[in-house]
Amino acid sequence: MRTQVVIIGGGPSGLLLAQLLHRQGIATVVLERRTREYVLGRIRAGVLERGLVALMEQAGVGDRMHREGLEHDGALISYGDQMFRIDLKAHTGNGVMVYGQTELTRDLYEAREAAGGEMVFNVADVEIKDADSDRPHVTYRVGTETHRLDCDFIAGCDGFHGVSRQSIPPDRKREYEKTYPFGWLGILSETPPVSDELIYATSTRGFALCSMRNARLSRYYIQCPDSDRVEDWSDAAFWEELKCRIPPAQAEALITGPSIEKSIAPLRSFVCEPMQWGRLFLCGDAAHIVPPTGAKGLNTAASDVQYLYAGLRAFYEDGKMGGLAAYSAKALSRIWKAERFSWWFSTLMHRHPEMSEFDHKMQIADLEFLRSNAAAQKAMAENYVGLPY
Ligand code: FAS
Ligand code: PHB
Repeated sequence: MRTQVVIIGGGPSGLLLAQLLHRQGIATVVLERRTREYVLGRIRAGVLERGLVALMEQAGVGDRMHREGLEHDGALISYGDQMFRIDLKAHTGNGVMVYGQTELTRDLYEAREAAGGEMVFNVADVEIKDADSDRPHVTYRVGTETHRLDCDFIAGCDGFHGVSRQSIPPDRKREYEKTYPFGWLGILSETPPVSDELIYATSTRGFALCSMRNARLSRYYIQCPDSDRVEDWSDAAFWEELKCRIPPAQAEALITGPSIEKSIAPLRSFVCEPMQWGRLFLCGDAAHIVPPTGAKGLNTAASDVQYLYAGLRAFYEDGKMGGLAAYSAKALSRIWKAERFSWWFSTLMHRHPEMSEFDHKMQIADLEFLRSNAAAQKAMAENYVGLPY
């Protein structure tokens, strides 16, 4: 069987790329290791930059996002009993859209199905062959049957644990990594959010985040040791710890309830360079990971998709490889800025045992400076709403 672009991975990166290419008449096949239900069961990102909102509109799947998403013009930062607001709109002219990755992925699945786009679920043993030639192909197994897909290009959208990055020879890539000695324990609860805007909180007990999905669905996180397991945390223990980390007024107002999802996400910074090998292009978590503090994971996947889509479209329109040749450098330039912002915001807001008293003093001084300085707040706001593509 042959197609123009094989997309490995049916998460947001793969689905958004497939949808954009489809609207240009470019044929794709999406290969997904799991089931549709499993992919939609993962609770992940919650904040969309303006660039991703525009891409969803361009892909023709922005209607429900605009109906059900929440436009936020600011975000709150608290430390101890202090809390201040970053006025994103005043500083940048833009806000962010609060709309869960789960819903965004659902919208993309529904568009793919409506378009009759080819998606193969439960694939196994995906192998990338001859990526460094002009006749690449992919083999994969479904059940007991092995299939071959010949193509022009391969988009590796298969996340951090996928096969694509591993298919680049070790001597053709360089990987950069920083791990953090803590994770995020997250809860989804059918309770009204404690605040109209997100609260990024830090205290001597560690980081917490008060987020949401809509007026009836809240998403909360607390920093936890990287050795913790989700079964170590009862709902009651989670709520009590969260209350200790947010300002008293919000702790008092917090409406708790049973968790409908509870999970721990590890924190890591990671980048693979380059993001291309021959006709294989890495996109999203397959190429880079950020700690979720700055809400950049899904949003850097989106800018990768935009750059790769533009390069592929130029190739199929006029046969030029220039856009594809420039893809990796262009994507990495924006990714490293997002890595820096995510590392900076994570270092500012998390506490851990290896930190010295001096480190804590630096955190407080940084927070005081951010609270009191318009230029510092503008810099934060520019990064948070999303740097230009
Ligand atoms: P994804 O990992 O979402 O999708 C990759 C897909 O490829 C998966 O469906 C997988 O099943 C499939 N796949 C893997 N190997 C394959 C193979 N060999 N063959 C076929 N298919 C294969 N970002 C934020 O901004 N905020 C957050 O709060 C946040 N929380 C997160 C929590 C967790 C636990 C994780 C892992 C990530 C979180 N992220 C968050 C980042 C997340 O949102 C990613 O940036 C986003 O999912 C990236 O999308 P994709 O690149 O499509 O990768
Ligand atoms: C979320 O709502 O899941 C969320 C929001 C902002 C972040 C991280 C996660 O920075």
